[in-house]
Amino acid sequence: MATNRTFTMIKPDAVEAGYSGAIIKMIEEAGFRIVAIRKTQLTGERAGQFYAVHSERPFYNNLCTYMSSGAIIPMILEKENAVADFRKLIGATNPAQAEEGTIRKLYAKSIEANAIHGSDSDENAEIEGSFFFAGTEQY
Ligand code: YYY
Ligand code: MG
Repeated sequence: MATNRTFTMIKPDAVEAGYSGAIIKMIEEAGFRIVAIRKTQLTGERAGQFYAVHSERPFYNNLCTYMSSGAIIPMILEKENAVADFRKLIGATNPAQAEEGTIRKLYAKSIEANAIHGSDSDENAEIEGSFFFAGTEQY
């Protein structure tokens, strides 16, 4: 399988709690290379654009408020089979259902404040990475 890319962001709950370093360490130790990284904060409107696919879901407004409530750390990552392997590393959306040893099991507070995002397809990884980073920021 060719090396490919995924997109992630450490969410406000985990940045605020001081877990960023531990999470990045887990990511690198799992064999992912950081291609691009930044610390930033979303406006409610930008959070709404990022999660537009969920705009009809009952949790959408709370999610946008939460995702714009504090700093986030978006990253583009590279590894063989990046999208699927990264989803495995972060664990289930609801941390109560996440496997032992996953990032969400270790660091997430709740289904909404669940510590970290991971793209669900190669196509979305490309779209989501471009949402935060220009090609000139990717090394
Ligand atoms: O891809 P993933 O983040 O694991 O879950 P999604 O189903 O794409 O939902 C995106 C995001 O929405 C999730 O990380 C938390 C939030 N959310 C929620 O607050 N309540 C739900 N019942 C489902 C998702
Ligand atoms: Mg998703």
